[in-house]
Amino acid sequence: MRIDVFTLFPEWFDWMERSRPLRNAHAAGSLELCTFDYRTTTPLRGGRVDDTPYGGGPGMVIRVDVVAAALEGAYGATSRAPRVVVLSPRGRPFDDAMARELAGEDQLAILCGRYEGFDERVHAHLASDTVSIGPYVLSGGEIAAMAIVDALGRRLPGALGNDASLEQESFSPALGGGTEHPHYTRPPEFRGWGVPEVLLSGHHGEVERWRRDRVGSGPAVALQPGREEGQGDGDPDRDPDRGALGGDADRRADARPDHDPESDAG
Ligand code: 6GU
Repeated sequence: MRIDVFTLFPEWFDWMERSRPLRNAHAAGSLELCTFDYRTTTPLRGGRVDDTPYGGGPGMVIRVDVVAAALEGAYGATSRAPRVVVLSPRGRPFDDAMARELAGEDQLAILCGRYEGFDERVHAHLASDTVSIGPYVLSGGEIAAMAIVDALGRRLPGALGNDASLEQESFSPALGGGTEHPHYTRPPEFRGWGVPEVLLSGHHGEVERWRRDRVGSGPAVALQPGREEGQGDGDPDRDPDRGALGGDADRRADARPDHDPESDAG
């Protein structure tokens, strides 16, 4: 697929083309990432792209004529533009189902805004979708666009070393939309932190059952210490919900000089 990103900061996307899954997808011919700078096609003098909001108020608004000129520059005045996703915290929440849907498009335009965002007529008349990556405000759409390009690009043929990685990963239909089981690798013991015996047993059936039992419905553990569960004694088999986040949370807790690891053991 081809993804066209419209932005005031095209060079920010250079590193994405060097990131492994996207480079693989590009090498396999399944991804082409292009950037377009609103300033190149703006009809306004001095490379201007924004204006003050009608009715007053803080901040600047990206003009609808600037966005229309950018789309025309890329796709021509008459030819049909591809699906146009505009990024905004007001948009539909981006999730794995949307990633799968958008990754099925041949071509996609992603519009990044800055300042207070776009003139509403961009959403109403130039966009097919308005998308948000979560309930918080970013300074602009570029980081959101990078998250979306990554989530789409890694789904394209050739992006991952092993396409099976996609089938069983978190949020996939194969896991009923749940999160994947925890992973372990060598060493079998580190600082007294062990690995569930069953994973070392070589018993594939038992391993499968252990993994199935640990498909989760959300993050592995709460991020804050002092939670009810997942604060055990470091034996992961007695603490089935511990995952990578559990390790981090515990490391932070243990690093606190006043922390008594016994006091909040679940
Ligand atoms: Cl898509 N844009 C901005 N500016 N902030 C956001 C966002 C998008 N998604 C969440 N916050």
